[in-house]
Amino acid sequence: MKRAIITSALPYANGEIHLGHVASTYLPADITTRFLKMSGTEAYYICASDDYGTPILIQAEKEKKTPEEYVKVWNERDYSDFTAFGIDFDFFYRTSSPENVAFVQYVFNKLLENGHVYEQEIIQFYCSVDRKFLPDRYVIGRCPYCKAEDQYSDLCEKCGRIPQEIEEPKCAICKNPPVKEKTKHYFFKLTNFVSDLSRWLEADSHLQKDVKKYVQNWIRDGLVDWDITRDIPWGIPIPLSDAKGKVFYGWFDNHLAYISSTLKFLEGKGLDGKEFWNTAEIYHFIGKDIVYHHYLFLPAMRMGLGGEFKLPDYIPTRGHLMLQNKKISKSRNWYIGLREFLQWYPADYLRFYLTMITPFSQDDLNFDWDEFAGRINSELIGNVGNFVNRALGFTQKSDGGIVPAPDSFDSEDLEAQNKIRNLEGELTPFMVENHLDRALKKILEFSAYFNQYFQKKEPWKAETGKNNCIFISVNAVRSIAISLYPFLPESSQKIWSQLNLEGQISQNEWDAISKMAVVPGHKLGEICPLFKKVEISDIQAHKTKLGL
Ligand code: B3M
Ligand code: ZN
Repeated sequence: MKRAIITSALPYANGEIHLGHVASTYLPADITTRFLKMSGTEAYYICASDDYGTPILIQAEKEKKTPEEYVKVWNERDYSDFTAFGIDFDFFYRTSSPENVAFVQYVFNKLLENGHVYEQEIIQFYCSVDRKFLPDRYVIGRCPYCKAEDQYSDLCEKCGRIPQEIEEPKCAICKNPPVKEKTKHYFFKLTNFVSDLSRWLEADSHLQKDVKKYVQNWIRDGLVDWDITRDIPWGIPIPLSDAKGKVFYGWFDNHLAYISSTLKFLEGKGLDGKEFWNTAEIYHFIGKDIVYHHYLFLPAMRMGLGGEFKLPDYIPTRGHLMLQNKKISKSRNWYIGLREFLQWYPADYLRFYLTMITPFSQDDLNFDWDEFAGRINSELIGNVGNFVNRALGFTQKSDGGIVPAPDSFDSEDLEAQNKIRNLEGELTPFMVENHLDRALKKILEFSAYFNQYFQKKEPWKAETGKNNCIFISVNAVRSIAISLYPFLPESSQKIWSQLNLEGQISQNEWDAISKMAVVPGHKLGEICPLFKKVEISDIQAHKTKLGL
């Protein structure tokens, strides 16, 4: 049996999941995993909360919690929001797990042993009031490029650049100017991997061509070794006796939790985790802002281990979601929380809309309330919901819900039958290549075709051809239910129940899509409309809430 491990970027344990998170990463990964499972792959979807880092420490201090307490709250909250959205992780763990701590320290020691880590003294900001070294977000000041005030020392959110040295630095905690002190840090020798990384990127692979291109440009411009140390009290301790009080930078440990969480999960199932990892196809779903980390740091660190864990086969990378054409920003309150959205609309509405607008590319996407209402009402409800309800409802009314035996097919019936037989073959390449939006659009085309077929056949006139029309249409509904499952798991289960077919929708094999498996004499279940229309007055209220 084929094997696959699917991960999506680990959410920081310091804030609620919003629509921007799910569009490019969690949803495509979930759809892909469901598809792989149906296609006979032993696939597992693994994720974890990203618990370390300076912003989390600052936030915990502000809320007078220990960082452990603080991240536990977000870990649980994130998991429950994802679950409500139908994101079906096989395992959701945390970067602060004992397994990850041990694994990260093991990896560090191995890299050290293999000559990929060195020590170096550096100059760092130190706050003599708080008696702390101040990394990254602990220092705020003026951006040397665009002169924006109150920017972090490691990122100007105004112009997007990484300041070489921030102007008029201040301690983020007490606002006093810090002093410069010497400290000893550990560096990962990214420069040892220039040729291996280049070879990996050049090889024929499933990695996106456009992403590879610009990563290759970064390599051409020259890589620099990477400071993997932080002098803060929240992180994985560096396991050396002369590194007391020092921890790893979050980007050193977080992606290692892909592996450590997978091993923990598989070993819990009695499997050999490492053997599974190394014989599986590895997928890491990410957003385009973390390409550097996933196309350079991550593979280089795995290479540095000497091939103990295989490199990713797929790193599906997608663009950012905008909200009403403006960049999502939590601090400016320009976002929609996932939990809030799900109080208004079913998860499948959002899954449908986001999949439709999210191509497999790095182009940015845009959430627009009017477009959301339009697509749900006309495409999901007007097309799919309408056909399913019409075909099943009619069978209920005219034949007491019993699927009639067909007569000999005319040319339209034959064409319709061929549509069913070809559907799986048309969808599969899109699914395999991660063009999930195109696959979903194909299903809509299929459904639109059957709306027309049903209309043309006029089975209500009860002349010859009625039985064929019902028989073929009910089978088309079954094809829709199965093919929609990875995208809209709840709705497809509802269709499945109305069809009154055996088992759960999730137990179907992908190639069942193109079988005509509803037989004459089969009795349907209870029929009712699948969806409720999105009201324009509600949309107006959502827009008003955003100040539109
Ligand atoms: N926690 C979130 C981000 O930068 C970050 C991802 C880690 S993936 C190993 O999108
Ligand atoms: Zn201070």
